[in-house]
Amino acid sequence: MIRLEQTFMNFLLQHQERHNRTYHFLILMDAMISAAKHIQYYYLTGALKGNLGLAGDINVQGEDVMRMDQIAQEITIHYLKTSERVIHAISEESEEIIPMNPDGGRYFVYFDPLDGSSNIPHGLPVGFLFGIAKRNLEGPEDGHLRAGKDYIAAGMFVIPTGTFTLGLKDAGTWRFHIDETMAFVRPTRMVLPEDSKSWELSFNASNRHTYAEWVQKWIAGNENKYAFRYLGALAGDFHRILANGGMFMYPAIVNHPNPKKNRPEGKLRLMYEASVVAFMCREAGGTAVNEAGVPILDVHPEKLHQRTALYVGSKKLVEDIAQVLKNKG
Ligand code: AHM
Ligand code: MG
Repeated sequence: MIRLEQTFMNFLLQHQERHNRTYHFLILMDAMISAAKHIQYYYLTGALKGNLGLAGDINVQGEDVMRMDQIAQEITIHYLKTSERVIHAISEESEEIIPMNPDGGRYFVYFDPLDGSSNIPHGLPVGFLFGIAKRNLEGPEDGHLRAGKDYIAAGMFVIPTGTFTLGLKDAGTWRFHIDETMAFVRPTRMVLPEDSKSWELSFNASNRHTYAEWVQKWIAGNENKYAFRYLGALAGDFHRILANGGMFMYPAIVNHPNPKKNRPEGKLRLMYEASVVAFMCREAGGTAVNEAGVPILDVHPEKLHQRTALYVGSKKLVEDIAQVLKNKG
């Protein structure tokens, strides 16, 4: 017997119908899926076609742009524009807002088309992360810099692994797998496990002595309780945490021996990295905070490419470290 599965599109159509929603979100999600499939294809063949190297440019964050960053950006912009549902988008790869459809559009999209750059030359997992907020339909538009709690959905594709995880506002976080026909199938609801047996800690250990003292102390007191895993691409690391529980963290760097290398604001970007995983985590029963112990989803961005420290995962663990962060000790 062949096992045939429910597709993502079927799942979403039913979801929209059940909640009496419009078709606009379906059109937008169809565009995201098309973009992800194309990025997946270019990434899979990237080594053979010479697409896994540098592009020769520097991006808005002052970092080297990889050829794949450009390809993924071009693909995503194309599909978002042709969906005609996006007012404008904010991408890690563009310094400015990307205007799309200011009159007819309904959504703001915040995305990082290929996150986890250090994995690109090796063809190892990277992420395509996105958050979606809706235009204010009742009154005058209140701006495009939305806090994560105002997103209606947030998701990530792990590329080229072929998994897609989507958090839907008040409707859970769901995981899909790519099949032989490149369809995302088999909706599986993700709920962070209560049992700490499978929990993992995920952070860049080489930064450990640059964290605030109280964070270092917390790690020392907790590290032997959990397995340690770190891939270096947020989508992949968070993918594990969603299934196994525990915590991913990218704390502020405040004690670097070379003070120029401190990152008191953190490294990850609020709108298209931290808020995206925080949203999925909330819908899976977890939580996320910043360096002040404040919920990530409550933070209103003040600028497009704002950075933040991030602690995300199982409620008990994140709430525990949030106390330490609030009390600075
Ligand atoms: P990028 O946007 O330059 O790829 O950086 C974001 C990535 C995340 O995916 C990952 O969690 C983190 O940076 C890894 O950073 P580090 O190499 O400092 O551990
Ligand atoms: Mg990124």
